[in-house]
Amino acid sequence: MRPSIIASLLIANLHAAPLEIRFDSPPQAKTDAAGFPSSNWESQAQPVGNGRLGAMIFGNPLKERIQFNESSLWTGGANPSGGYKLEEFGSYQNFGNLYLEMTPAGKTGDFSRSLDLASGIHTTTWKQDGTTFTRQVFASKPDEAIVIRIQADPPGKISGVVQLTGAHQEATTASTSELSFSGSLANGLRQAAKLRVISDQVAAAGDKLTFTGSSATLILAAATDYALDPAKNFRSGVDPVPTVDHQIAAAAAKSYETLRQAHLADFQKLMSRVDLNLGQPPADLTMGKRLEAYKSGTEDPHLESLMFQYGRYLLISSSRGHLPANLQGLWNSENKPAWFADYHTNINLQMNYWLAEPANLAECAQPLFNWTTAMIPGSREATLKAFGVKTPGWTMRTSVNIFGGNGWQWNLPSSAWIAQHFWEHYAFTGDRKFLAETAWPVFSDVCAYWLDHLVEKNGKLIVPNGWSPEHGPREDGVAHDQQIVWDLFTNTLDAAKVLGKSDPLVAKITDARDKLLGPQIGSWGQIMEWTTERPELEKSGHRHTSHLFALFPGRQFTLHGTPDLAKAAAISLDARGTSGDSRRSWTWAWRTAMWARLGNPAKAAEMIRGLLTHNTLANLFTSHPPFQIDGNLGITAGICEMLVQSHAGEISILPAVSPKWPAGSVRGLKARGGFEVGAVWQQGKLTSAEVLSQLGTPAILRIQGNPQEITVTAKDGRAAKIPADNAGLFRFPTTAGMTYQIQL
Ligand code: FUC
Repeated sequence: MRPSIIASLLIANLHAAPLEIRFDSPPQAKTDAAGFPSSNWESQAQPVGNGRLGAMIFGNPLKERIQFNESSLWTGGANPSGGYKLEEFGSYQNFGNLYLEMTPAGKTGDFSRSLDLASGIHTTTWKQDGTTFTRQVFASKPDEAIVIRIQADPPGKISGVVQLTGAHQEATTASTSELSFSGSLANGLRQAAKLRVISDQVAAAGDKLTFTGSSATLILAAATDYALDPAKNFRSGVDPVPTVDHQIAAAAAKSYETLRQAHLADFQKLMSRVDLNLGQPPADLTMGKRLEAYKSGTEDPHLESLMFQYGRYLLISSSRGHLPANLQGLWNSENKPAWFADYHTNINLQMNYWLAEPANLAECAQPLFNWTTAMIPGSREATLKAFGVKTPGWTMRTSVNIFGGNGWQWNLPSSAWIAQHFWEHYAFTGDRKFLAETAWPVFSDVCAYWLDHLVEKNGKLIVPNGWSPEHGPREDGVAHDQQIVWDLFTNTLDAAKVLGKSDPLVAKITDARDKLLGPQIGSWGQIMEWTTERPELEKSGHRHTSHLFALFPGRQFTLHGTPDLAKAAAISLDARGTSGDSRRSWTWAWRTAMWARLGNPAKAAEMIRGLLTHNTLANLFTSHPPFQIDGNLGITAGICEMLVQSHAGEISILPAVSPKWPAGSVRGLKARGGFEVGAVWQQGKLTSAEVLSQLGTPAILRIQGNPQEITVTAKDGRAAKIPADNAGLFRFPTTAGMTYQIQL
């Protein structure tokens, strides 16, 4: 059988594997006095989101609670004095809750609650008195609303009572078919929410609504008057009350089916771009039992593919066109969440966006670029205050809010690290306009900061008084800082080449990069984290692996280009271990990507298992503790690195496929240079691959197993046998828009 036929068979066979997170019992949660779920929000409820509005659905049949958020509901402000004072730095807020009581009460059975990642729809079903009830919830971007639909089979009477409560003591008012509240926070930010209930009969009862009908549709809108614009002082000037009025009126004028179809078309356009098929799920799909079995050692490759797609699902749901994903994406049930649910610049924010480009969600990175650009004036002010009024450029502290406010602890290389994402966006998409207009101003400003800030010591340029994040002392020449500055300079020089820039800045950066103190290998073969060896810290199991930035997400260390540094990086990574502080939401994800870059699939697989075993909650949210979304978003990026890499000037296909995934296929992953890559493997060995060239860039491929020769067949039928070059790479020209089949 020809490999291309195997590919289509495998894909057809595995494509149907459901992407559901399903439970067959109601949420395991305490209840409040009225009987609604009041605990275990982070592990029992399931998320939907449209990138701005989010909801957590408990899936309790008769007494349902749907907690909701809007990503700009923040206290605090510009925080000119820095630091973490709640009143000044502020915190991301809960918006409110929707309580839905189905009447009459009675005995229920045949229960299921399930989040379908393919459609972005949460479904709760149960049986009561011979009738099957179905309640579906989704967050619509086209209609800017959370939509809830209740139906019965056989069709019959549905009735219930609905309550809407704000999280800031707002008074809820009821009209004939609507509940609404509005208010403002101490910083002047205004918020409003409105719910419309559509059923045969709807009536107000105090501050609640009752409804009865053959079906019911509930539409919820929420907004603030925030604007991601420092020139407007971060306020839109638009009252959110008419905003939600308008959103509700517009959505309510459409049929439920129209709303659902619009949601599906919008959501699936992004979600369906990538398939990862690792086999069928076990017969019993129920997540509780699956996760338990997995944690006790059972292999479940489909669960790992579900985790991969969950990261894509969560980024689509929390990062579209508004603010970027914060520490919890946009889902938060508290007004004093852990770490203020802010933007942490020493790993967490960046990790949230590692998947965006390779997992084919480039547009979901736009909020990160918008936020960064809008945070510059506030961050520049903080930079001048800390480093002197003559300081060029800007950087950030470790924690940043949505008003340009910088909070806890200076993190000198933060802006250079974020600048990497601007480069990567270009590297994957080839968007020159973005590179010239959006990325270059960031590169030149941040480079200006570093050219001014670096100091010369023994003929080398070093970062003074830096930090290996949250580990060891502050001192000169810390590996993490040196590597990030190298990355910034390298990306900027590459960008200058693309844009044909020859300004004096380019010459200065070229000289400075040559003089930067480079990576040092220490006495036990490790990458030195500081210029002084501190084995007790380097081997302490600390969660951060900051000294290996150059391996991932950087590209200073590569397996084939700098084998000695790669070997030392493996020694350092191994020395961190996998216990104690190394067990955090995000640690496993980072290490998955690093082991993949080191070409060690067994270790990468061990990291995925570690995350699902030690830091994953029942609903598959990753936990630091508490719930922190970086692990969810990061593991998707880590799995991308196991399947396709493109950081070293070549596209490496299946560089570290997990030994736990004997057969599988992947479609739609992106590679730098504007490629979409697919691959099929059996018994762990690549059987065929497919490369779509979007930009017509020449292809340079490294193929798993290092074959001597491959056959490349273009979609137009032209075929060529291509031998490996001396470095084991396959090179061929491509035409934009053409797909190439690779046969071994
Ligand atoms: C960084 C990490 C912590 C945590 C926090 C939100 O400071 O060191 O582990 O993830 O961010």
